[in-house]
Amino acid sequence: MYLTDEQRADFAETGILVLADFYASEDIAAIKAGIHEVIGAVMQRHGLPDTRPLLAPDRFDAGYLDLIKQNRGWGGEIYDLVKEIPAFSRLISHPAHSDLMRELRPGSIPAITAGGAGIRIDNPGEDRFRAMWHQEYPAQLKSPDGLVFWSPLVTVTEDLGPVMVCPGSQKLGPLPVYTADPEGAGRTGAYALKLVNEEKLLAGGGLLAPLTEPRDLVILDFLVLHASGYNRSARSRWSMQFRYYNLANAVGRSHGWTGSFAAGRDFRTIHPELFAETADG
Ligand SMILES: O=C(O)CCC(=O)C(=O)O
Ligand SMILES: [Fe+2]
Repeated sequence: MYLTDEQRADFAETGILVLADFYASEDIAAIKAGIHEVIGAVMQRHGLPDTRPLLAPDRFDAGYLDLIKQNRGWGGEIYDLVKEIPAFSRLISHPAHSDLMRELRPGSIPAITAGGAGIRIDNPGEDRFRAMWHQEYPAQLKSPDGLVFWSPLVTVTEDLGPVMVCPGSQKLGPLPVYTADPEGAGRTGAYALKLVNEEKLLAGGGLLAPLTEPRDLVILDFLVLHASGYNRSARSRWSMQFRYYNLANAVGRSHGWTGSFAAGRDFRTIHPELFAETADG
């Protein structure tokens, strides 16, 4: 068992659980080494001289900010490639995640959401790539009782913009969304879904924004409301996220555990009742 009764009760109440120092240092170090290699490979592809310092835990991403200053598109190449780091796949499928899911969701049959894993790189001031307030379910589908596993690769301080969570909001069940692009940044797919009556939903609830360290694990309920923070620091906020869903869930079974945008499917075809035309439903 990984969790105490108190932790399980706390998760049921709030929809979020923070496990400090959960992962082994070498598992996280291997992912950082992979990122360092990806950045080097992209530099080489674009003919940039590699003058980076030797790999160290707090400077695994050296060169990255200079690279995106030259060409923001090269940052997109890195974003796509870091998902494919073998050490990241090993972490995603570590048996601990199935065990945690069985403890938090007794009777569940854990499965991994294909296309639901990635490493976010939230750059200073780049608000248009922030995740707006959302529940994971419409963005992923599969089953409504899934879990997001989130873990930072850098120390998340206040100015780095910790993920914000509205504790207890998972009890509201799946909530309707509409499409919005507040920054005019060309948001599409899951990135363009905004909650109907967002302000009302968030009013009154004390928000949580846990400050975390590499090796810490944050678990989020697929239905708890959460959003990206605002990175006002001078460095990129690197964080890993992947999702598990439950093959034993009746709603998932009813739609064949269909995936959402990552599976090329618009969630509205499965849950038309969760889509509204306007901000106030
Ligand atoms: O890291 C973030 O800013 C957002 C994370 C998120 O929405 C998720 O992991 O599901
Ligand atoms: Fe999310």
